Amino acid sequence: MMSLPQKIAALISVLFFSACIGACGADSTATLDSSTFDGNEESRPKTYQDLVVGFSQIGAESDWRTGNTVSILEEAERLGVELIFSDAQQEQENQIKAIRTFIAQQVDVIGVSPVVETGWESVFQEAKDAGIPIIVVDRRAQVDEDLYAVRLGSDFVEEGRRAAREMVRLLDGRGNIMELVGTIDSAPANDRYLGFREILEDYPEMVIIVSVSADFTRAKGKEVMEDYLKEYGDQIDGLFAHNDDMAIGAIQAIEEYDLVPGEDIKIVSIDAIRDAFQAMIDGKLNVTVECNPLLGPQFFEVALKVVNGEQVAKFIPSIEGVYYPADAEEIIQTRRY
Ligand code: GYE
Repeated sequence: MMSLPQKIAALISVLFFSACIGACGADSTATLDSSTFDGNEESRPKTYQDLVVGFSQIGAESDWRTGNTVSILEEAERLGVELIFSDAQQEQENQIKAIRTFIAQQVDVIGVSPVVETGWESVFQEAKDAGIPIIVVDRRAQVDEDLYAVRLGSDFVEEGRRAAREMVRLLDGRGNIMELVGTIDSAPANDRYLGFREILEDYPEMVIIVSVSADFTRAKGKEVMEDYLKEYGDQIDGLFAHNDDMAIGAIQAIEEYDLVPGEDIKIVSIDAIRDAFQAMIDGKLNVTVECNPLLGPQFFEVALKVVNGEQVAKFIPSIEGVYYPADAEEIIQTRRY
């Protein structure tokens, strides 16, 4: 079986190949519906095969992100959309450059998952001035609503609230909590932080004793947890990690410190990746709150609508659940990321 990175590499090469076929003269009029086409090429609604889409992805920081990338690449291939995919390796600067390149290439629509919330006004305005709609996928950008067509993704504040309710239940309303925060200034880190605290306001004996970023990665989750265990080891009752990858890194550190993850330290995290289900089966993770990365189908559907001038809602929320160890064995079979 291909690993996810291998699958991504294979998909990207297929996409570049099909982009060439598209650009090298496939007959795009073959898909026209003659009953609605009035002969004027301009007024003909576009089909998926006509679409040229630029997508600026954040990077590959987590299994969530890899699942999101695969979903977008697979759907582009399935629909025959010409996709120009760019990986920013976690740098906003690279995303801005990619968007400027898409504008120069005169793509029909741009998708972007903004690594951080702020600093997008100018480049979004440039796309608007060029008449190219932007679809914000997953993470929010803090800009005027006129600067993008639609955002699709999760309600991260609600995810933070859900995680907090689970932590209250696990600790019986009282205990010391350590929080592993996602990428600083990213929408999911900001919102999960707020949503978690909103619920804890009613529980004065639930105290967050450490709140520190581990950048949404497994490696940093482990490293940061090691550091704080040295200082607070026996005092930590609960760990809230803004994503499963950081929780999984932290679990390794907790085991190496000779505490039992899931028992000595109750752990709640977000995403619901396959490895989180395995950690629940192994008794090391107590709850995972779902955040759905499989946004490819929704993204291209909305992209086509936007390009054809159809009305779409400004925010299209994902539908998500919360998962527990008791169901993990059954559900892990069905997980796609
Ligand atoms: O939770 C995390 C990823 O933006 C919702 O980014 C996404 C977050 C997700 O790195 O694992």
